[in-house]
Amino acid sequence: MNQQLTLYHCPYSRSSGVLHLLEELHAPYELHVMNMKKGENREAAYLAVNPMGKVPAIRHGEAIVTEQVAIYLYLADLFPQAHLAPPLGDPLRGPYLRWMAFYGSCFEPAIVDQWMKNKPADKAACHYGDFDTMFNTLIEQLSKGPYLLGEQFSALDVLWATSFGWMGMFGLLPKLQVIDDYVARVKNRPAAIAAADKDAALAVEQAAA
Ligand SMILES: N[C@@H](CCC(=O)N[C@@H](CS)C(=O)NCC(=O)O)C(=O)O
Repeated sequence: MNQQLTLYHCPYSRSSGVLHLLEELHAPYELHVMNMKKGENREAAYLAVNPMGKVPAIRHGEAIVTEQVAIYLYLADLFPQAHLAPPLGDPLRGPYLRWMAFYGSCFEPAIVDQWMKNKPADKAACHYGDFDTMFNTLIEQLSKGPYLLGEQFSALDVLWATSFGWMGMFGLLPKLQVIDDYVARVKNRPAAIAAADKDAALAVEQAAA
C-alpha cells in the first residue's frame, strides 16, 4: 500500500506550521509547493485536493486531510514515537484535544471578529463567548507553562506558537511577555529553525520565479 506523505504547502502561510511539525516528527514527507501570489492554490488541480483552495492539506496514501487542527492531530498520532501527542488513556489526552479544538472553534474566529470589527453574537450564543473570556482562559493555561500542557511539549505548541508568531507580527494579539517567551521557546527548537530555513528558501525561489 502506498503510504507516501505529502504536504500541500505555500510558504509563509498556515502550512508553515505543519512543515515545522513534520520536522519535529522526523517524518518522511514530500512537499507539493504552490505559489499563493500566483493563485496556484485556486487552480483546478489543487481544488481537487481541497475544494476550499486553502492550505495546509496533506495526502497520506489515499487519505486527504484538510484543516490545520485535523492535520496536527493526524500527524502527531501517525508518528507516536515522537511523543508529540499524549496517547489514549494518558491523563493529558483530554487537555490535548481540548486545546486543539479551542484553537479552531474559539481562538481563530475570535481573532478574526476582533480584527474585522465584526459584531459578535450575544455571549451566550457566540461559540467563543466573548473575546476577553476566550483570551483570558487561554492565557491562564499558557501561564502555567512552559508549554500548553505544562512540562510536556506537544504538537499543540507547534500549532499555537506558529499562530501567535504570525498574529503578533500583524498586531492582532495583545502584547504579553508570556506569549513572547512561549513563541521564542518553541521557535528556537532545531526543528522550527530547519522548517523556517526551508520556508525562507522556498519563498525566495517563488519571488524569483
Ligand atoms: N480553516 C483552514 C484555514 C486555512 C487558511 O485560511 N489558509 C490560508 C493560508 S494561511 C489560505 O490557504 N489562503 C489562501 C486562499 O484562501 O486563497 C485551516 O484551519 O486549515
